[in-house]
Amino acid sequence: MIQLYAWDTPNGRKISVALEEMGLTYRVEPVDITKGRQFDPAFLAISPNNRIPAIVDAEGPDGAPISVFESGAILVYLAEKTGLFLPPSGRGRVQVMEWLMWQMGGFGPMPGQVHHFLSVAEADRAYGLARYSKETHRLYGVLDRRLAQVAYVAGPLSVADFAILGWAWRHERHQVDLADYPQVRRWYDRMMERPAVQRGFAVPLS
Ligand SMILES: N[C@@H](CCC(=O)N[C@@H](CS)C(=O)NCC(=O)O)C(=O)O
Repeated sequence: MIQLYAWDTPNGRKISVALEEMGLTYRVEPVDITKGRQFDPAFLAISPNNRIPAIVDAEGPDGAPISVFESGAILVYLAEKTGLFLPPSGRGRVQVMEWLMWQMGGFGPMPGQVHHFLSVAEADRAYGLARYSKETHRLYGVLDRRLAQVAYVAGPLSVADFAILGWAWRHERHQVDLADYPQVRRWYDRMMERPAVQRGFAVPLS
Protein backbone atom coordinates (compact mmCIF):
# COMPACT_ATOMS: atom_id res chain seq x y z
CA MET A 1 0.00 0.00 0.00
CA ILE A 2 1.20 3.47 -0.94
CA GLN A 3 0.09 6.61 0.88
CA LEU A 4 -0.18 9.65 -1.39
CA TYR A 5 0.16 12.99 0.38
CA ALA A 6 -1.37 15.50 -2.00
CA TRP A 7 -3.82 18.27 -2.74
CA ASP A 8 -5.92 19.02 -5.82
CA THR A 9 -3.15 20.74 -7.78
CA PRO A 10 -1.15 19.99 -10.96
CA ASN A 11 1.73 18.43 -9.02
CA GLY A 12 -0.66 16.32 -6.96
CA ARG A 13 -2.57 15.15 -10.03
CA LYS A 14 0.58 13.97 -11.79
CA ILE A 15 0.95 11.33 -9.13
CA SER A 16 -2.68 10.23 -8.85
CA VAL A 17 -2.70 9.79 -12.64
CA ALA A 18 0.54 7.78 -12.54
CA LEU A 19 -0.69 5.57 -9.69
CA GLU A 20 -3.88 4.82 -11.60
CA GLU A 21 -2.03 4.14 -14.86
CA MET A 22 0.31 1.77 -13.02
CA GLY A 23 -2.54 -0.04 -11.29
CA LEU A 24 -1.01 0.50 -7.85
CA THR A 25 -3.07 0.41 -4.67
CA TYR A 26 -2.90 3.68 -2.77
CA ARG A 27 -4.60 5.74 -0.13
CA VAL A 28 -4.84 9.51 -0.34
CA GLU A 29 -3.78 11.60 2.66
CA PRO A 30 -4.95 15.14 1.81
CA VAL A 31 -2.55 17.89 2.89
CA ASP A 32 -4.52 21.15 2.97
CA ILE A 33 -1.93 23.59 1.65
CA THR A 34 -4.48 26.42 1.93
CA LYS A 35 -4.39 25.96 5.71
CA GLY A 36 -0.64 25.48 6.10
CA ARG A 37 -0.77 21.72 6.76
CA GLN A 38 2.38 21.33 4.60
CA PHE A 39 4.31 22.79 7.56
CA ASP A 40 3.12 20.14 10.04
CA PRO A 41 6.19 18.41 11.51
CA ALA A 42 4.86 14.97 10.57
CA PHE A 43 4.58 16.05 6.93
CA LEU A 44 7.98 17.79 6.95
CA ALA A 45 9.51 14.51 8.08
CA ILE A 46 8.64 13.02 4.68
CA SER A 47 8.63 16.21 2.59
CA PRO A 48 11.27 18.60 3.98
CA ASN A 49 10.57 21.21 1.26
CA ASN A 50 7.01 21.65 2.62
CA ARG A 51 5.42 20.92 -0.73
CA ILE A 52 3.03 18.28 -1.96
CA PRO A 53 3.17 15.66 -3.41
CA ALA A 54 4.98 13.05 -1.36
CA ILE A 55 4.46 9.33 -1.00
CA VAL A 56 5.19 6.68 1.58
CA ASP A 57 5.54 3.19 0.16
CA ALA A 58 5.22 0.54 2.86
CA GLU A 59 7.20 -1.81 0.62
CA GLY A 60 10.31 0.05 -0.49
CA PRO A 61 13.06 -1.43 -2.67
CA ASP A 62 14.56 -3.29 0.29
CA GLY A 63 11.18 -4.30 1.69
CA ALA A 64 11.22 -1.55 4.32
CA PRO A 65 9.02 1.60 4.12
CA ILE A 66 10.36 4.50 2.09
CA SER A 67 9.20 8.09 1.65
CA VAL A 68 9.75 10.09 -1.54
CA PHE A 69 9.20 13.81 -2.14
CA GLU A 70 9.44 15.89 -5.37
CA SER A 71 6.99 14.80 -8.05
CA GLY A 72 9.67 13.97 -10.61
CA ALA A 73 11.46 11.69 -8.14
CA ILE A 74 8.15 10.07 -7.22
CA LEU A 75 7.35 9.36 -10.88
CA VAL A 76 10.77 7.79 -11.46
CA TYR A 77 10.44 5.77 -8.23
CA LEU A 78 7.01 4.43 -9.20
CA ALA A 79 8.13 3.68 -12.76
CA GLU A 80 11.12 1.71 -11.49
CA LYS A 81 8.97 -0.09 -8.92
CA THR A 82 6.51 -1.25 -11.56
CA GLY A 83 8.76 -1.43 -14.63
CA LEU A 84 6.22 0.75 -16.45
CA PHE A 85 6.41 4.03 -18.43
CA LEU A 86 10.23 4.41 -18.15
CA PRO A 87 12.69 2.23 -20.05
CA PRO A 88 15.37 0.79 -17.74
CA SER A 89 18.24 2.10 -19.89
CA GLY A 90 19.25 3.37 -23.28
CA ARG A 91 17.98 6.09 -25.59
CA GLY A 92 14.35 5.65 -24.61
CA ARG A 93 15.16 6.35 -20.96
CA VAL A 94 17.20 9.42 -21.91
CA GLN A 95 14.23 10.86 -23.80
CA VAL A 96 11.85 10.30 -20.89
CA MET A 97 14.31 11.96 -18.51
CA GLU A 98 14.78 14.91 -20.88
CA TRP A 99 11.06 15.65 -21.05
CA LEU A 100 10.47 14.95 -17.38
CA MET A 101 13.22 17.42 -16.44
CA TRP A 102 11.84 19.88 -19.01
CA GLN A 103 8.53 19.76 -17.20
CA MET A 104 10.03 19.98 -13.73
CA GLY A 105 12.26 22.92 -14.59
CA GLY A 106 9.92 24.91 -16.83
CA PHE A 107 6.48 23.60 -17.73
CA GLY A 108 5.21 23.95 -14.18
CA PRO A 109 7.29 26.67 -12.52
CA MET A 110 6.47 29.13 -15.37
CA PRO A 111 2.69 28.62 -15.61
CA GLY A 112 2.72 28.49 -11.80
CA GLN A 113 4.05 32.05 -11.83
CA VAL A 114 1.24 33.04 -14.21
CA HIS A 115 -1.25 31.66 -11.67
CA HIS A 116 0.49 33.67 -8.98
CA PHE A 117 0.57 37.00 -10.83
CA LEU A 118 -3.08 36.63 -11.83
CA SER A 119 -3.88 36.43 -8.12
CA VAL A 120 -2.05 39.59 -6.99
CA ALA A 121 -3.32 43.18 -6.98
CA GLU A 122 -3.46 44.69 -10.44
CA ALA A 123 -0.83 47.29 -9.55
CA ASP A 124 1.71 44.52 -8.89
CA ARG A 125 0.79 42.36 -11.85
CA ALA A 126 1.90 43.70 -15.23
CA TYR A 127 5.63 42.93 -15.44
CA GLY A 128 5.49 39.49 -13.84
CA LEU A 129 2.39 38.42 -15.75
CA ALA A 130 3.84 39.50 -19.10
CA ARG A 131 7.19 37.81 -18.40
CA TYR A 132 5.80 34.47 -17.25
CA SER A 133 2.97 34.38 -19.81
CA LYS A 134 5.51 34.85 -22.58
CA GLU A 135 7.64 32.04 -21.20
CA THR A 136 4.61 29.79 -20.74
CA HIS A 137 3.60 30.32 -24.37
CA ARG A 138 7.16 29.61 -25.48
CA LEU A 139 7.03 26.29 -23.62
CA TYR A 140 3.69 25.37 -25.20
CA GLY A 141 5.31 26.10 -28.57
CA VAL A 142 8.22 23.78 -27.75
CA LEU A 143 5.76 21.06 -26.76
CA ASP A 144 3.67 21.59 -29.88
CA ARG A 145 6.70 21.19 -32.15
CA ARG A 146 7.76 18.06 -30.31
CA LEU A 147 4.30 16.52 -30.55
CA ALA A 148 4.27 17.15 -34.29
CA GLN A 149 7.01 14.48 -34.48
CA VAL A 150 5.90 11.91 -31.89
CA ALA A 151 2.62 10.62 -30.44
CA TYR A 152 3.82 11.09 -26.84
CA VAL A 153 6.61 13.36 -25.66
CA ALA A 154 9.26 10.65 -25.35
CA GLY A 155 7.89 8.43 -28.15
CA PRO A 156 5.98 5.75 -26.21
CA LEU A 157 3.66 6.84 -23.39
CA SER A 158 5.78 7.62 -20.33
CA VAL A 159 5.86 9.27 -16.92
CA ALA A 160 6.91 12.46 -18.74
CA ASP A 161 3.42 12.63 -20.29
CA PHE A 162 1.82 12.28 -16.85
CA ALA A 163 4.03 15.09 -15.51
CA ILE A 164 3.21 17.45 -18.39
CA LEU A 165 -0.49 16.57 -18.32
CA GLY A 166 -0.78 17.71 -14.70
CA TRP A 167 0.06 21.24 -15.82
CA ALA A 168 -1.66 21.20 -19.22
CA TRP A 169 -4.82 20.33 -17.23
CA ARG A 170 -4.65 23.92 -15.94
CA HIS A 171 -4.19 25.56 -19.37
CA GLU A 172 -7.30 27.72 -18.95
CA ARG A 173 -6.05 29.02 -15.62
CA HIS A 174 -2.74 30.13 -17.14
CA GLN A 175 -4.68 31.62 -20.06
CA VAL A 176 -3.51 29.31 -22.83
CA ASP A 177 -5.93 28.43 -25.62
CA LEU A 178 -5.08 24.95 -26.89
CA ALA A 179 -6.52 25.95 -30.28
CA ASP A 180 -3.23 27.85 -30.71
CA TYR A 181 -1.28 24.60 -30.16
CA PRO A 182 -3.02 21.93 -32.29
CA GLN A 183 -0.53 19.15 -31.57
CA VAL A 184 -0.81 19.75 -27.84
CA ARG A 185 -4.61 19.74 -28.24
CA ARG A 186 -4.48 16.35 -29.99
CA TRP A 187 -2.18 14.88 -27.34
CA TYR A 188 -4.20 16.38 -24.48
CA ASP A 189 -7.50 14.99 -25.77
CA ARG A 190 -5.93 11.57 -26.30
CA MET A 191 -4.49 11.56 -22.80
CA MET A 192 -7.76 12.67 -21.25
CA GLU A 193 -9.63 9.85 -23.01
CA ARG A 194 -7.66 7.24 -21.07
CA PRO A 195 -9.79 5.62 -18.34
CA ALA A 196 -6.89 5.55 -15.85
CA VAL A 197 -6.17 9.23 -16.47
CA GLN A 198 -9.83 10.01 -15.85
CA ARG A 199 -9.68 8.08 -12.58
CA GLY A 200 -6.49 9.94 -11.64
CA PHE A 201 -8.23 13.28 -12.08
CA ALA A 202 -11.43 12.14 -10.36
CA VAL A 203 -9.97 10.72 -7.16
CA PRO A 204 -10.58 13.22 -4.33
CA LEU A 205 -7.31 14.84 -3.24
CA SER A 206 -8.83 17.47 -1.00
N1 LIG B 1 9.03 20.75 -7.37
C1 LIG B 1 7.93 20.35 -6.53
C2 LIG B 1 6.88 21.43 -6.50
C3 LIG B 1 5.73 21.05 -5.62
C4 LIG B 1 4.80 22.23 -5.37
O1 LIG B 1 5.09 23.39 -5.72
N2 LIG B 1 3.67 21.92 -4.72
C5 LIG B 1 2.73 22.97 -4.35
C6 LIG B 1 1.34 22.59 -4.82
S1 LIG B 1 1.28 22.28 -6.58
C7 LIG B 1 2.74 23.11 -2.85
O2 LIG B 1 2.81 22.14 -2.14
N3 LIG B 1 2.66 24.34 -2.34
C8 LIG B 1 2.64 24.60 -0.92
C9 LIG B 1 3.51 25.76 -0.51
O3 LIG B 1 3.91 26.52 -1.41
O4 LIG B 1 3.77 25.91 0.66
C10 LIG B 1 7.34 19.03 -7.08
O5 LIG B 1 7.27 18.92 -8.31
O6 LIG B 1 6.98 18.15 -6.28
